Amino acid sequence: MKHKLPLALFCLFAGAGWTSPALAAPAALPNIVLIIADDLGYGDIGCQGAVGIKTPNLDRLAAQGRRFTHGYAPSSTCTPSRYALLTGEYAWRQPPKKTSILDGDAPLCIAPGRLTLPELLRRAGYVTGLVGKWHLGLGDGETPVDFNTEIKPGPREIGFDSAFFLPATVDRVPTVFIADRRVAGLDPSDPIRVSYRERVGDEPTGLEHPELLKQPVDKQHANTIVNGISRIGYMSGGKKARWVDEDMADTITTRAVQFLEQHQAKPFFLYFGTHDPHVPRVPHPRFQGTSERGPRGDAIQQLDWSVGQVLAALDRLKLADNTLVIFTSDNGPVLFDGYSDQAAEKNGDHRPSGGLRGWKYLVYEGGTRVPFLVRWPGRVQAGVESRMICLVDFLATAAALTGQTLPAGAGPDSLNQLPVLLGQTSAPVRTELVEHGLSGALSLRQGDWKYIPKSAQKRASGMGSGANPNDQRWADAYVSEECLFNLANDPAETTNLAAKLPEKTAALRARLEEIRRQR
Ligand code: NG6
Ligand code: CA
Repeated sequence: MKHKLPLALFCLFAGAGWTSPALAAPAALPNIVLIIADDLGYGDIGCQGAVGIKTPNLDRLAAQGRRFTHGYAPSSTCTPSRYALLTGEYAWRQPPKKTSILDGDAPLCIAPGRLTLPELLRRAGYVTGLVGKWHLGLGDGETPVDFNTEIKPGPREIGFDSAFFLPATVDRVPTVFIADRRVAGLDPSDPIRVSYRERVGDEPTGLEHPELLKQPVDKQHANTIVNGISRIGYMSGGKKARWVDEDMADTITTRAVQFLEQHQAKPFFLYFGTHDPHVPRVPHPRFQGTSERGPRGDAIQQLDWSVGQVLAALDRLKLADNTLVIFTSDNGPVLFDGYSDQAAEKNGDHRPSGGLRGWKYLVYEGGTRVPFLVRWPGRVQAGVESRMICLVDFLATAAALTGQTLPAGAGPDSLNQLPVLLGQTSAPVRTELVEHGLSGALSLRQGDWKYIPKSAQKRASGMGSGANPNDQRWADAYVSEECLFNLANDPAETTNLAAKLPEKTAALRARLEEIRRQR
């Protein structure tokens, strides 16, 4: 189905600098499918060096599209990354409590009335849908969220026409899907109660009954047991509505495909947030043992299957040519994250961060540089792209794509990457990027330079009391001295040049402070 092209976009396609004859024809307003994985690292996909994990669908997508080798999540954890993606504002500009990793009963962190990516696309005539991971809070914060009634504000109030989602993370209660504003499949005679402060109900916990668990856990993940897996937080009730972890990929993938099938008449925007490969990693039995890396590798192969299903649906519906597909991740990888699932033990030679330094939670490159694949046949030239792009850029890019001007104050940190995507410029659009980690840590990338302030990261606050000093996550978590790296010849951030280049260091220190104060 072709959609009407706004005049501004037509001019852009027809305008000067648009030299490739194959691309010269006026394009239609494309459908947009954004697939965002959870905790997938730069090196976790085949075409970026994965070892013992096969991702044929992602590799094909990469070959057909443009593979960004410097694509970034704005933060190295989920909530702030997704906040920035949807609003075009770095999450750390908001009060830390509001946009840090949210619990399942936390209030919506996007202020009502703020322009979001789905709302912007709606204004351009798109039908917008969310399927999968949300993790941006629910309710107004004035009264506690009641999972037994209409749950709002949530995704439906910030621009999604339909939503089928898990409220927070797979390791947090409530372990139920929400369809629009109601818990899916809830039996009213078995109401849900949720608490992150005190025990509710009388169901066993992981702490008291480790023998009931599919995987051993640390203390933070040892509250209510659901489906043989204990979670962060307590819940009771809602028995019929609870998800079965092994079936989740099938459930959300089916919903994603249904959304595509149902919305061919208008341009559509599908935001598909997979729960894979976040902990607990409990893939469907047909994926168990299929990789050489234990459950984490199996979960990545399951994720690859989900992507393959979505791509196959686009082909089947003859939508592939007119659909912009973006695949990325919300933050870098992590091996042990509370559940003993053999991820570290079976990691072998695989490098989840692809040789970059650090992991999820950190402000080194491994925390934020993620897989970033973009396919739009005939519009985005296939190949490898080394210019910087960040999830925070989607808002301004979508505005340009749909011929809209962002209102004053909207998307303050978002840059229009359309010229880079369409090959209309050889210059980078983004030359600077603030990377954000746990506990408000910030670092600055400027060109090839990377600056990290002293003590940018305090040791693992709240991140697993079992923090073993040999655990690579925490060995790297504390930045004891101010760092300056040159990523051009030291991509793994190994040689600190701060003492050798004090002026450069001071300039970047001042610049980070300046950006921090800007609005
Ligand atoms: C942390 C959890 C971790 C994970 C993370 C969120 C502990 C010790 N760890 O607080 O398991 O759930 O939050 O991950 O509680 S994210 O990808 O959604 O940001
Ligand atoms: Ca994540």
